[in-house]
Parts: sequence; structure tokens; C-alpha cells
Amino acid sequence: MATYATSLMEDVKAKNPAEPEFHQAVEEVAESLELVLERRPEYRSARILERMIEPERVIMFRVPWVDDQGGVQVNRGFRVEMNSAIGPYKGGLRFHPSVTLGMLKFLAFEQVLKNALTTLPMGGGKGGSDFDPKGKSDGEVMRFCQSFMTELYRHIGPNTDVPAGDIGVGGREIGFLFGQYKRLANEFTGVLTGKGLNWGGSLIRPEATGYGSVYFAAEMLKTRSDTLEGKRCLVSGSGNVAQFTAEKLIDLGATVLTLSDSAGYIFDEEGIDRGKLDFVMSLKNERRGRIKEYADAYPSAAYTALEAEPAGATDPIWNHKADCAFPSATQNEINKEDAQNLLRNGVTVVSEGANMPTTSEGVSIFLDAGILYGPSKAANAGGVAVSGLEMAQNSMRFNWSREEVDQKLHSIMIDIHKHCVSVASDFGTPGNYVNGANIGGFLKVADSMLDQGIV
Ligand code: NDP
Ligand code: 2IT
Repeated sequence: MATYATSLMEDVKAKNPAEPEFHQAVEEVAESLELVLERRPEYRSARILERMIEPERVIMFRVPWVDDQGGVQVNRGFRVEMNSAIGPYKGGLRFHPSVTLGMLKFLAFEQVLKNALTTLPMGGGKGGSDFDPKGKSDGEVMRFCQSFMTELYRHIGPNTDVPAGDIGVGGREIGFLFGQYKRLANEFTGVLTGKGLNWGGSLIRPEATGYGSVYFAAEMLKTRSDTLEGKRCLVSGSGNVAQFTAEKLIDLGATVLTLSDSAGYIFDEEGIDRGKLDFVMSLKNERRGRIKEYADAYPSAAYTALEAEPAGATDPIWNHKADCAFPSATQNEINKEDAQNLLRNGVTVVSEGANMPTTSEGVSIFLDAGILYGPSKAANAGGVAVSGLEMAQNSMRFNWSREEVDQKLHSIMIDIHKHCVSVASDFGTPGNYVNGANIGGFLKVADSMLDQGIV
């Protein structure tokens, strides 16, 4: 690691102890920026990166609620308002027991650069809670969301900070959060994205992250005169991103072999077709069941439980013969050995639907091998891009059709890809989408910060 990144990382670790995911995210960007800071020393003297890694504001609050047995529960709520240089803070809310301040700082930092890449005017933020929606009744989820919003509402607004969904926060949760915001603020505004279609949501927002990740993979393949048709694809997760990644892959003639949840994964040698995907959508979104049930319903599939695996162990989902991988569950789900397994099994395309799903060692392995590796802040930017389009539609008090939003999403993903390719080449690392995304996102935010003075 070069000098500037090394000394920056020493400070980051001393100042932000016990936040390993945040360190990982900053380190990757700092390494890409060595190339930029040599050429543009004014960023260094203005301490742009040092400012960018310090959240503009962090809100941390108590979220008390009453469970179905009448017991009092207490969770912790957060909103990290990271950077507003190019627009209002924008980014999802994650409800998962693993949520900590450090986890959300990593996600908020990534979001700042990702949002800059979308070409739309959005700053970056992230929030959430250590609340686990799994196994909770609708009433419990509603009471939790109402309590969460009772504090959060005073910090957000359509021109200030616009949250959305992430792990554990989908249409149901956004509905409860929006209802409580409206009641407290006495305003009907586009303060959240991912809303229902009847009350200000955008068509294609549920599909956007998964579709976008597939569009990005298709653009990468185009640089090698290839397409997704007939490709064997490994997809992890079975939530929002995984479902619509699978849907678009099926539409484009690829074969989807796997899906997973935190308990295990299914491998279907015959491929997951439209009918089987409908089963998964109803299983996950309506019955809120486990992916294991897929193997009970379809004998062509084998289920492997992961419960006994220690954290950081090799994940067998990445050890099948395939052409493409779409990690769409969570951070660091591909470690060094998983990356090696993917290469050994013939994978030449990785498009990251999840945020930072590959460890630093895994990323180096992909880059050294010269495969088509689309890092999350570029490949999964379609979700927040359509959130930006939802904000635009709310401001206009008008809705675009499904075709119009999908076409805009597609052209945004093409532009992000093109921008990554051109920035990576400008900085002497052609084909390196990590540098392309990190530098491309950074430059827009950095120049805006320079214009706005020391703030
Ligand atoms: P969902 O909650 O809809 O689905 C998450 C899926 O990942 C579930 O299958 C879940 O399994 C699995 N998962 C979550 N945490 C873990 C874990 N610690 N270990 C193993 N499996 C896990 O979330 P999304 O699909 O929205 O998000 C998936 C990823 O995509 C996240 O990294 C998110 O940050 C990222 N992302 C999401 C966007 C969006 O628009 N929703 C936009 C851009 C990125 P289980 O149900 O068992 O927990
Ligand atoms: O990580 C992400 O980009 C998201 N969870 C979506 C954020 C958004 O505001 O739509």
C-alpha cells in the first residue's frame, strides 16, 4: 500500500476503532485515490478525503416498542448523514441484528460515491437499527417502525435527507415508516423512496437494483463482444436484489443456478425458471419462509445448510461450475478462497448487487486475474438511481410509465459503465472498474466540495 493511504489508514483506525467494515471501505478508496492525488494535489491540501470520511452528522437514538406479549423491547436507531455536497442525503435503512454505527458508516461512505456515479443530484447517507424483523408479526414491525420514525422524522425531509430500503426494509416497512412520518410532519412529501405505487412510489423501483446489476454485467460483457445469453449464473441471497437479478437474467436467456438465505442455499441444476422464481417471490415476500422450502418443492434442487459454518468460512455457493456470479446478499460473502474457487470454476464475470460483498483479498484476486469485475458502488447503483427518479416524479407530481423508468435506468447503467471505463483508462488502469468507480465518484464530490469552501 502506498504512503498516503498507509498514513491515512493509521489515523482512520485510531479514530474509529472496532469499525472493520468502515476501515475496509475507506482503504479500498484511498488506494485508488493515490493515482488522483499525485495529479491533483489541491485535493490533498484541502483535505477532501479526510473530510469525506467524517460524517457531516450522526444521529443515534433509542427505539422502544412493545411486543405482542406486552413486553418492552429496546433497540438502537441510527442515521449517518455522510455528505451533502451534491444533493440531499440519500440512502437506505437496514434493519438487521448486525447493524452498528461502523457498519452504517461503511455503507454511508460507499453511498456517497455511488450516488455521485448515478449522474443524479443526491448526497449520501445510511441508517437503520439492530432490530430483527425476522419472526416478528406485522403488528410488531409496525410498532417498531412507528417508534423509529417518531425520532427520525425531525432529522429528514424531501430536501434534507431521503431514506429508502436495504436489508430487512422493504415495501411493508417503508409503508409503516411513511405513515408515521406523514402523521408527525402533517405533510405528504417524497421523504422516503421505495413507496407503494398508490402513494407516490415509482414503477421499477423494486426491480431496479437487480435489473441494474444485470445491465451492468451485460455492458461489461459487451466490451468482450459477448452477452449473457446461455451463461450459467450463481446468485446469492433471495431478497429484493437477488429476486430481480434472477428475473432479468432469465429474461436475457441466462441460467440461474442458485439462491440463498442466511440459513443455506439451493442449487438447481435445471435452472430456476420463471415459474420457480414466482414460487420464491411468494415464499419470501408473502409467506416470509426459508429458501430450504424450494428444494422441498423442486426435486431438481439440492439444499445445503450453512448454519454450522463458522463466520468467514468458505461458502460452497461459490464452488460450482459457472460463468457469472451475482453476490446479492451481504458484505464480505466472498472471501479469498471463495474468489479462488470462482476462478477455478470458470467464472469470468462478477457483478456485485450487494454492498461490498467481496473482501479486500478477494477483490485483489479478481483484479489480478483480469476478469470482468463490477464493484458494488457501480454495479448496484441502479436501485438508488431509480430512487432519484422517484424523487423527481414526486417533485413533478407526475409518474412515468414502466417502460420510461426502465429505459432511464438502463441508460444510467450504460453511462455509469462508460464513465468507469473512461476514468480507469485516464488514470492508467484500463479495465479496472474498482479504480473507475472510486475515482469517478470521488471527482464529482471532491470538485463540489472545493467549490463550496471549507464546510
Ligand atoms: P433483503 O432483506 O431483501 O434480502 C437480503 C438477503 O440476503 C436475504 O436472502 C438474507 O437472508 C440474506 N442475508 C442478509 N444478511 C445476511 C447475512 N449476514 N448472511 C447471509 N445472508 C444474509 O435485502 P436486499 O436484497 O435489499 O439487500 C441485499 C444486498 O443488496 C445488501 O448488501 C444491500 O445493502 C444491497 N443493496 C440493496 C439495494 C436495494 O435497493 N434494496 C440497493 C443496493 C444495494 P435472510 O433472510 O436469511 O436474512
Ligand atoms: O445501498 C443502496 O444503494 C440502497 N440500499 C438503496 C438506497 C436508496 O436510497 O434507494
